[in-house]
Amino acid sequence: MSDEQDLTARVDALERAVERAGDRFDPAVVATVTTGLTGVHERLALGVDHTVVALVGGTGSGKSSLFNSVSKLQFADVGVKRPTTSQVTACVWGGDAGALLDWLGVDGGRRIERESALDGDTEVALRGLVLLDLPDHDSIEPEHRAVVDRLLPQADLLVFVVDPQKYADDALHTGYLQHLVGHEASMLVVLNQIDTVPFEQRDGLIEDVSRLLAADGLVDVPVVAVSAVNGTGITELRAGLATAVAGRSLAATRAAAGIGDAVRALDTQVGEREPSVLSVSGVVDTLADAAGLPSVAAAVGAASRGKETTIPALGAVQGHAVGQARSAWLAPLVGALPARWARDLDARVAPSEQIGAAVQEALAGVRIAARRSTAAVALTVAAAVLAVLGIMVVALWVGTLAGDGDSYAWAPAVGAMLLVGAVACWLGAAAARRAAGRRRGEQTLRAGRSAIEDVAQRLLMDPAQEVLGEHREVRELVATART
Ligand SMILES: Nc1nc2c(ncn2[C@@H]2O[C@H](COP(=O)(O)OP(=O)(O)OP(=O)(O)O)[C@@H](O)[C@H]2O)c(=O)[nH]1
Ligand SMILES: [Mg+2]
Repeated sequence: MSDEQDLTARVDALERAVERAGDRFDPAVVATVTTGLTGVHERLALGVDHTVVALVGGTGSGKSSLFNSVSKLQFADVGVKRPTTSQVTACVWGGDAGALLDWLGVDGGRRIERESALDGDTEVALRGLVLLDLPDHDSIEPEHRAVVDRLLPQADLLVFVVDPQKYADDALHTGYLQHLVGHEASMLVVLNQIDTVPFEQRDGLIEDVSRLLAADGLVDVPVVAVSAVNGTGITELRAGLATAVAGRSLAATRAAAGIGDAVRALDTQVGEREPSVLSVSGVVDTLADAAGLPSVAAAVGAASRGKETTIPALGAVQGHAVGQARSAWLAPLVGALPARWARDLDARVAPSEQIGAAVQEALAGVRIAARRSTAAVALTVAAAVLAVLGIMVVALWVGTLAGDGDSYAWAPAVGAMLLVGAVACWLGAAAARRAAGRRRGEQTLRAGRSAIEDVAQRLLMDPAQEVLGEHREVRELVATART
């Protein structure tokens, strides 16, 4: 991915985050970030994969001659009339830099392209270079200086062209060089017209230029001695330009810095991560208690056991109980989110009154009725029948005791068996009634709780999950732009 594609993707992610977050981002932060991103967008639209190099210097130092020498073209005007260059001239190595040159204010007629295809490999190292020949900075024409001042901040590399006569020129040092302390990495000084200096004086001259730069506060600025006329040092100069081309362009660095600012600003608007959502079972417990579900279930159980009892109706859920359950459930979520997200969460989760009404409506649909055990009824009937039969057999046997008695000798055993059977059935019936009571009570509790749980899920959990999902999406978009 080129720098430009990478930066564009990051800006897009931030713009989507701002759009998705809406009023959950502070409008003041959004305003600042939006302005910043618009600026980055503009830069990106111009293309950041170009390296802008400006030739700066006094009139007659040889900027236009160097422009021609480096580009191997005779495009810039070189003249005897001073100052010669009044309009910026540009040479672009490969690629379309139209938008960039428009933005830099380079006239349509003052642009030329190096067709690297025709040059084989010789121009490849300069691919992406935009070389600008500027008017003189110390001009008697005030608008020349204005052009220079406008363009200097846009250049990735400033090439200061000095000549052996005027390299100590005060306007150059106090007007420009001394203001560039700290920007040594993006500047180069070219001592042009070196062909006019005798060999033995050249090293001393270069040292003198370096000494003046150091006096300006500029250390380690490369000084290249060249001649635009005979080509001395042009290879070294082109190598210096190739190094600048290989580095990241100023526009890309600035765009990345702008994106960094936006990320830092938006980081304050999202949480580090989403809090984990608690289950709603605590809310269900509170609401069930508030509606009186446990006592209703107990009454249903008792009635199902056969106890004479009236089953109370489920009560209306008190507003404050719902309010308490709601805020207790929301508290850990609200506490873990930035204020605006927390407010949105609170607004999107149903209000207490709505939850209360929904719980009441849901509970009205729960079947609340006692049901006796049919097994218990059958066992009770069987116990009665066996008891009657047992008593009859025993009575028959007692009535015949006065006689010979022998013909009913089986009666005591059978009567006892029938009575034992009756007792067993009666005990079984009691156990069946207890089991039925327990079962019905539990069923009622379960049905009621499930009705409340549906409401809590729909009115609390679902909207909360939705807000947290949106928070995650926005947070991840901001994180995408960070890397
Ligand atoms: N001997 C010699 N003369 C040079 C060299 N470079 C430029 N000149 C001459 O210096 C004069 C000025 O050159 P330009 O290239 O027009 O200088 P410039 O810096 O563009 O000047 P402005 O456009 O007025 O700012 C011309 O006559 C060039 O031929 C060089 O390396 N050696
Ligand atoms: Mg010129």
